[in-house]
Amino acid sequence: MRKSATQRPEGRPAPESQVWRIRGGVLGLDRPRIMGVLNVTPDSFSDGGRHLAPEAAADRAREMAEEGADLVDVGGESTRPGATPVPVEEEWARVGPVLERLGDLSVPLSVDTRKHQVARRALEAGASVVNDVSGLSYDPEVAEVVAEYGAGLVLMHMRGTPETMQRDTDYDDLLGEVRDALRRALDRAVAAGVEREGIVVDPGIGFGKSAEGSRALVAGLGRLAALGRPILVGPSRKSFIGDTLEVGVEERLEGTLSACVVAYERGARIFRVHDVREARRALDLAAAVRASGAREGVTSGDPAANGNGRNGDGR
Ligand code: HH2
Repeated sequence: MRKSATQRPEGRPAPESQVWRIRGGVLGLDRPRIMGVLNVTPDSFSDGGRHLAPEAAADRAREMAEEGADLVDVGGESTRPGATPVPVEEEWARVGPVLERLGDLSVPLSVDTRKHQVARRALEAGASVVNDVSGLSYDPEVAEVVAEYGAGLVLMHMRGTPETMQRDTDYDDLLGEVRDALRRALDRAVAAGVEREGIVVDPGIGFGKSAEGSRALVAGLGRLAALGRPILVGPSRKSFIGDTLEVGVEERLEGTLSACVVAYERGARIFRVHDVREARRALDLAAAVRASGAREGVTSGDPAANGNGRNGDGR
């Protein structure tokens, strides 16, 4: 019997029906969700030093909420290639004063940290999500802290550490390795008591990947659907865009939006970006096109993905 275009293999929810349960609420993923980036660091690769003063950072968070962010991700440690770890006290001295000022923010806050001590203090200060770019490999205790507070958790794939990750970017099977590592992290988080519905997975664009690898990750996102959790991507202003289009970090907006839309079509539902207003528009348009397609019984522009029993997300 021919499957309908929206029918999924058993047990795997369509991205539209997925939810992300975070502390204090649920984000429905029937539309693309935007995580605005707020780096309170002197050295982040694209916005380092821009929001160092806590008041300026808090203003930018409010501005992103107005521009359409669904949550704001505050980070006090750059994880750009070659970056060395920041001590806990220093990281908290950057992040704490910003969170303190955002108790009344209209959208939930996420903290971008690999350290359980920073995660705990941020949750204590009201954050709803912990975004761990090491996928629990830097400090496994992050999982216990997330479980204790009933917070949401982003598990990102990174091979090695920011210091070492670009030394070897060859993989035998990039998507397979990323998927298997994320599955192990997911299992570890659930074993520590984190609710499965509170976890989203992220392939880690640019983290231990070449430009070719980062493009392949976006193209192959459908293979992560097997994990059964929503997919978050962070292509914003990254070097694979610079490599592809031969543009500097200040000129990567179009590439970022293009990567977001392609990732959306391939199953991603949460997008970590610096340029919130622009991403909101690009993704709202993509979602409207998708909805019109669904009303017409079409889920993908790829003719091979329609009418022959295959799903439209690349598997
Ligand atoms: N990328 C960066 C930081 N955190 N978190 C997730 N979940 N996914 C990502 O792709 C991701 C992330 C790196 O970008 P940025 O924060 O702009 O730079 P830096 O690490 O230099 O602060």
